[in-house]
Parts: sequence; C-alpha cells; structure tokens
Amino acid sequence: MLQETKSITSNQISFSDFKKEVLNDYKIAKISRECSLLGRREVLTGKAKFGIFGDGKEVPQLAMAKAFKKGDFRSGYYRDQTFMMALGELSPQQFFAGLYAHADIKADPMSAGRQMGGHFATHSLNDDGSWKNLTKQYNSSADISPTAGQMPRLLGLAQASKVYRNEKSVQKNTNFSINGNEVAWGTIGNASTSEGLFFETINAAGVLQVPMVMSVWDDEYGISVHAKFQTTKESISEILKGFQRDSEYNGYEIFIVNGWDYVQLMDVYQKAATIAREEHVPVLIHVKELTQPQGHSTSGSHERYKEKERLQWEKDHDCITKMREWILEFELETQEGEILRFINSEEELILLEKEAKKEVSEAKKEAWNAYLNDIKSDLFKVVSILDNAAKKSKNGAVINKYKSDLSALKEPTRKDVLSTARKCLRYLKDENFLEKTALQQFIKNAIDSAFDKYSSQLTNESSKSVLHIAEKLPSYSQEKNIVDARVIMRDNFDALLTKHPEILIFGEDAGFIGDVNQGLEGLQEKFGNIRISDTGIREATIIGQGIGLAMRGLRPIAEVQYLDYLLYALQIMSDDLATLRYRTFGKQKAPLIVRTRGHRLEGIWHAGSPLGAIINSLRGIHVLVPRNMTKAAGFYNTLLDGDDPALVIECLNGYRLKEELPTNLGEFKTPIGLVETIKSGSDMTVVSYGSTLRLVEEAAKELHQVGIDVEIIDAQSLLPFDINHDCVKSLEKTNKLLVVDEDVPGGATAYILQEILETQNGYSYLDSKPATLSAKAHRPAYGTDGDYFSKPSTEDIFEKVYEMMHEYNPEKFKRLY
Ligand SMILES: Cc1ncc(C[n+]2csc(CCOP(=O)(O)OP(=O)(O)O)c2C)c(N)n1
Ligand SMILES: [Mg+2]
Repeated sequence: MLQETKSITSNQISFSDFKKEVLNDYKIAKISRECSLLGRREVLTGKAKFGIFGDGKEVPQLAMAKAFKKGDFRSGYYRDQTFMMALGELSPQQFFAGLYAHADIKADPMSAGRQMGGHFATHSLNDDGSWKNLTKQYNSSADISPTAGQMPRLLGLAQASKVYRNEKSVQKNTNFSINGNEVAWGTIGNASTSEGLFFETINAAGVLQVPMVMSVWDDEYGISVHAKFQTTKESISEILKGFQRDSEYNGYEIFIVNGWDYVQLMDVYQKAATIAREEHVPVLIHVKELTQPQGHSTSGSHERYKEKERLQWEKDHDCITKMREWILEFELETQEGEILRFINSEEELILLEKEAKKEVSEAKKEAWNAYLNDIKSDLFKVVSILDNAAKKSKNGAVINKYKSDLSALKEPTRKDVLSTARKCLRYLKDENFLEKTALQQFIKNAIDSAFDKYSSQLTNESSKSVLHIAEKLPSYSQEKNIVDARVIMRDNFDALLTKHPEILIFGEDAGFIGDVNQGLEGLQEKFGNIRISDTGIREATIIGQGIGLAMRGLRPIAEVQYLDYLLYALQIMSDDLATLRYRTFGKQKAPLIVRTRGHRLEGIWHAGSPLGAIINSLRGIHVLVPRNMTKAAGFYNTLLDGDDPALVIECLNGYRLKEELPTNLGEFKTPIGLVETIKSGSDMTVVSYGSTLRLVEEAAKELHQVGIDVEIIDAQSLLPFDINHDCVKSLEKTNKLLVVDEDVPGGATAYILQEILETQNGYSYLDSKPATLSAKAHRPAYGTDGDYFSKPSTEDIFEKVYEMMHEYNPEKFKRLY
C-alpha cells in the first residue's frame, strides 16, 4: 500500500511562520538556480572547466533539508546543491570556489578544489585528525562520481544508527549517535538505479532494516538515454513494489511524489523521516516529474536528444516555476473570513528574485577574486624576478617575451606561472646571479606547496597514523603451546573484541559458524549477533557497510570470504575508501579493516593472488600480506590502535598449520611498512610475501646443500613497502636480487622491483640482472598438478636462484640443463 499525503496547512504552525518559511525556501531555490545558470556561463566562457548542477531538482531538496536533523548523514550525488544550501552547508561563494577549483580548504570546504563542483562533503574531523561531535552537525559523506557509488556506504551509515540503538557496549559514544536516532539519506538519479550497486544496497537495507531514506530524483533521463532503456516499466517505484512492507514481512515504506509539488513533498519527507528515525524502517521516495533546465552538464545540450514537446513539458513543469505559481495562487480563508496570502502582489516575489540574483552575482565575483588573487600573488613574484633576470641575462630578450606573455594573461593558472618560471630557468642555466637563485627558490617553493595542495592526505598524515606504531613481539609461555593457527586468529579476535567495544565483524558465514576457517568460532555466542554477524553474499555492500560504520565512529572488520571475490568489492574500495581522505583534504576518514584470505587453495577462483591489481587500485589503503596467523593477528592489533583503512590478506592454506599460541593476545603488534629478514644469507636477496614464503624457505634449505646461501626477506606490507629501505641494505651485502610471488608476471613483483631498484637505488649494488619469479599469466588450474604447473614451486625457486648463481659463477655452479 502506498502512502497518502496530507496538506501542509494541517501543520500546527502560525501562518506568519509558515509564510516566512515558504518565502525563505523559495529564495534558497532561486539562489541555487541562479548559481546553476551563472555556473554554466563560467564554464562556457572558460573560467571553469566543467559544470554539473542541481537545476530542476531544487524543490524536493528543500523538503529533504527540512526533515534532515543534526547527526543525520547524507550520501548522495552531484544534483544536491540546493539541499546543501538549505542546510547552510554550502554558500554561493563556496559553490563558485569549487567550480573554479580553488585549492584551499577554507575557500572550497568540500574538497579544497580536488573534486569537480557538485561533489559535496562536510567535515567530520578536526585539524588534528580527531573526530568532531557528529551529532551536533549536519553530515554529508563526501560524494564520488561513479554513478551509484554512493549506495554501499549509505548502507553502513544507516546501519550505524541501528548498532548504536541496540548495542549496549557502544552507547556511551555520544559523539556519533544519540540512541540511534539518526537517519542516513541517500539520493540517486533515476538512470543510476540501473547499477547493480543500487539493487544490492536496496536489498541489503531491507534485510537489515536500517534507517535509510532513499530519494530517487527522476527526470526520465540519464544524460541522453531515456528511462525506457534504463528501467523496466520505466519506473523504479513500480518495480520495487515487492519491497513494500506488509503485516507479515518487514520491508520498505515507499512513497511516490511529484518533484514540483512543494506541499506534498514537505509532507512526504516528514513522514519518511519519522518512519526511518523511529521505527528503523528503510524508505524509498520516488520523486517524479523533475527536469533539467540546462540539460545534463556543461558538456552538451539536451536539445540534441529531447523532443520539442518534452522540452516544453520541462519548461511548464520546472519545479521553481510551479512553486512560484503556487505561492501566487495560495489563499487561505480563516474562520473569521479573512483571506491569508503569502504575498500581496507579484512585485514582492520579483524583488526577492532580484535579491537572489544579486547575492549570487556578488558571491561569484568574490569567489573569482579570491581564487585569482592567490595565483596572482605568485604571478607578480615571478614577473618581478624575470624582469630583473632579463636585465642581466644574455637571453634577456627571450625571458622578457615569456614575462610579458605571462603578464598579459587575464585569467592565469598556477600552471601558467610555474611553467613560465621553469622554461625561463633553462635560459639561465649557464649564468649565475642572484635572480637565478631567486627563480630556483620560487620554483622549489611552488612545487612544494603544490604537493600540499594537490597530492597530500592520500593516507593519514596525523599523529594517529599506524606507521607510528612500534612492533611489539608476541610472548610465549614456557611450555610450548602449539595449536592450529586458526586458533590464534580466534583467540586474538576474542581479546580484541573485549578490548575495543567498537569492533564489529561481519561477512558471509562470519557469524553463526564463525567464518569458513573457524577464525571466529564461538565469538557470536560470546559477543552477540550485532558485533559478530552474517551477511548476504554481496561483497561490494559488505565493504559499503564497513565504510559507513567506520565514518560514524565504529571499528568494523568487514570480511570478504576469499581474495578472489575481492574483485566484486575492489571498485568501491578503490573509488570510495581509498580516495576518502584525499578527496576531502583529510576532513573525513573511514578506518575500515577488510579481512580476507587468499593466495593458495584450489582452482581458478580459490587460489588467486592478484596483488598487482590490488595495490595499483588501492593507493590510500594499507595492503598487508602476513605469512602466518601470528603475523596477521599482530596486524589487526596494530591497526586497531590507529585509524587507517587496511586490507589484510591471510594465507588460505595456513589455518591448519601449527603455530605457537602467544600469551599477549590482542597486544603484540606487527609493524606496518616494515620488512622482516627471516633468514640471513650472503649470496642473494630473495624478497617474497604470503604463502610463497614457505616455499622460499624450503628452497633455501635445498640451496644450502649445494653451497648457496640466500637471504630471505618477508615484505609483509606491500602498501606501504619497506619504509626503512632494509631491502637495499641486504643488496649491499648480496648484490643479487630475486622477487618471488604468485601473482601474474609483472604484477606485484614488478612493483617490488621498482621500489627496491628505483626508490631505494638498489640498482647500484647489483652485479647480476635482477629477476622475478611469479605464477603463470593464467589463473591457477585445479588440483595438485594444476597448482604445481601454475604457481611457483620449490623446484622453480631452487632452479631460478641456481640459474642466477650459474650466470654469476659458471665454474662453480654448473648448468642444470
Ligand atoms: C559508473 C559510471 N558510469 C557512467 C558515468 C557517466 N555519467 C555521469 S552522470 C550519468 C547519468 C546519470 O543519470 P541519472 O542517474 O538519471 O542522474 P541525473 O544526471 O539525470 O540527475 C552518467 C552516465 C558515471 N559517472 N559513472
Ligand atoms: Mg536522470
């Protein structure tokens, strides 16, 4: 059953308050529209590079903003400028600063100019990286551009309220929640609901029954593609009808409302908020009949693909036009027979519209001047240095030409300034005077400060970074307590769950049976089914749950059952989690730990080790590859003392191997970014990680029998890799390097080589060609022989090392073949 809506006039507020609110809303809508109109002009005249605006979606966002409370979270997309403005979280000046890419967090609080306009965010963190009190502010998780990429995180943001309401151990964390009363608000375009992430999230939120209000802004198009090519029956609410809750089953509450109908929208959004906030039931609001007054973005015009009739219909149904008509026509007769109106004449509205226009035009000018002044102060510096340098240089004429070309630019960029400075330096290379030094200094400073503006905050730069956490060795009891290695995981998680009440662990089979390898055995029984839980088979939204929960102060450990299935989650880890700090200039964080197991078991999809793909798509996340369960447990212990996102890959064939059970569970720490030399040797340095290390160790014993002494280094941590440069210290001694793993050729081994040879300057110590030994380029075949012929074996490692020693000393090490 779909909800009916009631008139706003039944609300218990005085007419004068109501009138004030309506006119204020109208003004916000007009300001927002004016920003869109002027914004497009700024792009078309070349002052900004790209524009995607919220015109045509203003009125429903006013309604959403009114229902949105402090502590709530938004996870939305690029149309939501009106919503942000209505909350007071985006001023017109900030809107233009973002459009111009003003690389200063004070000017563009959304991303310090890193994201194109229309990607909204609020600040969850103080300058020192600590949390703000999120219940005292409006919160918007930072937008990303991939359509529907906002959905997985939305699930976690909503679930956090449910956890805070129902899990006693975290209820004291009042900076994040007050009794789980916060709603997570999602927005998405109609066409983007075609993405799998949308359906996966909708289903999961229905299962979890979380306070999520999902708005679909439906303008019938996704760029040029009409709804008939996007959505079955051309209606998302129609096809999601089966999700409607009823007396027998939990589900959704579904509303349908026209996006130009201010009165109905206000009513629907209030109702939706109450259902989600009080009952923790997810709500879908299908907002229809929206328009795109200026087309999709500044990249094209919609006249190319919309029929005349549609264009006319969009004009007639423009939500602001309709709101204006309603304001003009509105009349209410009191019991005394008095007629109440919002305005006495249209002139009042025209005046208000003029004010809105003026405010935006002024804000635009301010934003442009602030943006340009930053660059101009650099430009003046360079011009003055070049002016003086030209007087002294034999290449004065060329330098003067560069200088006057730069001075003539009306809208210079940092690139113009720095590129001129760098080009001119070349003309001074054979000369020596003060101005040359000044130019060199200017360039160095400019590059340094550009690093801060454009490249900082990829990872945690605060004192809480896990890279500051020192190693703490496991301690052992006198009588050796040798156990199946999975027991170490289980008992260590037990200790961690006791120590950190914010930890939640979830994944496929993670709850009731305690994961497929029994690393969580018995923990659901002990800590309850909120802290240890099963999920559906939906890797992307398992990660999304983790991101959202972590953004609200919890410490999720999201489990992806096998490394091979991480590919389902890789997109959201790459686009959302890995970029979060970077794209918010360090103003948001999600200290999510992703736990998985891989490298070696059986067959094409349970033995993968695609580390090259992983590390190259996850810069911004620590990627850890422990060789055994004690090392893995030590990584979890370290990570939980910091607040960085990380992926930990346990060895799938390691759970039943024997290890000694440490006594300081939950306390010992594996350091992040440091390698470990697990065997010293003098002939060759062999670097490896994960499951192949055991083979390298075996091969080393066999090599010893033929007089070859290899040094074995466990990389342990691929992102970051060997921050102390210990590998090169080993090379100084052995002068030979082999990197072994079971990724494809040129995968993670190529990365490790680049780190050692280029970053650490290892090339200068080599006296033979550095080599890699990896798996074959194909996925691993099934069975013992499939594994033997797909992945590096002990014999392969032995022979590779032997062959390198033969090349080095053919007399001593005669050819094997
Ligand atoms: C994964 C992905 N594919 C394609 C795009 C390019 N793209 C940007 S917006 C858009 C259309 C979205 O339409 P809709 O969801 O209806 O939102 P609207 O712009 O109409 O509000 C497309 C295809 C993208 N950003 N991400
Ligand atoms: Mg659309």
